[in-house]
Amino acid sequence: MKHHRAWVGLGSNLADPRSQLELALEELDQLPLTRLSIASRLYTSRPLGPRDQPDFINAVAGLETRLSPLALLDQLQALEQRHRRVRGRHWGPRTLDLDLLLFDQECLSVPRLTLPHPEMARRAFVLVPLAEMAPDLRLPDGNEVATLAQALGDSGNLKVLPNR
Ligand code: A4P
Ligand code: MG
Repeated sequence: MKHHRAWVGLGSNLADPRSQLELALEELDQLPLTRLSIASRLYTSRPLGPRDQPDFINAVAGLETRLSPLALLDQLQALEQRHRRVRGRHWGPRTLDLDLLLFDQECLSVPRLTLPHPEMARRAFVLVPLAEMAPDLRLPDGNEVATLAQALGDSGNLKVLPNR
C-alpha cells in the first residue's frame, strides 16, 4: 500500500488548548497506518469569525499515512469526538478542531471532504506553521505556501507560543 503525505491543521480555544494540542499530536502518531513525521511550533491567534471567544492555539502536523483520505478523515473526526467526550459537552465544540488541509496533491470535492481545505489559503494560522516546516510546498493549483503566507502578513496577530 502506498504511503501518502497528509497535512492536518489543529486548533483549540477551550479547556486548556495547549494540552489539547500536545495530546492530539501524540494521538495523531498513534492512528492506524499513520505516523506523525513533523509538527510545527504552537501559535496563538485571535479568533477568525465571532470575536467574543478566547484566542486560539493552532499548529500544523505532517503525517505519513497509508489510509485513504476519507479513512483518515474518519480517524480525525473520531479523535475530535474523544476530546469532546473527555472534557464534557459543556466545553463546547472547539476543544479540538482537526482540519485535513492537504493529502498529497489531491483535489477532491465530496460532501464530507474538500481537498485542499477550502479556507487554508486565507488563514495565516495554517499557512505560517505549514511554511515553517515545508517552505517549498505548493498547493495543487501551483501556489507556494510560503508565498501565500507572506502575502497575508500579520493577519490575525499570529504569535509563537512561548514554551512553558
Ligand atoms: N469537511 C470538508 N472538508 C474538510 C476538510 N478538508 N477537513 C467537513 C476537515 N473537515 C472537512 O467540520 C464540518 C464538516 O466539514 C465536517 O463534517 C467534515 O465532513 P467540523 O470541524 O465538524 O465543523 P466546524 O469546525 O464547526 O466547521 P469548520 O468549517 O471546520 O470550521 P473551521 O473552518 O475549522 O473554523 N480562528 C483561529 N484563529 N484559529 C482557528 O483554528 N478555527 C475556526 C473554525 C474559526 N476561527 C478560528 C479557528
Ligand atoms: Mg473543522
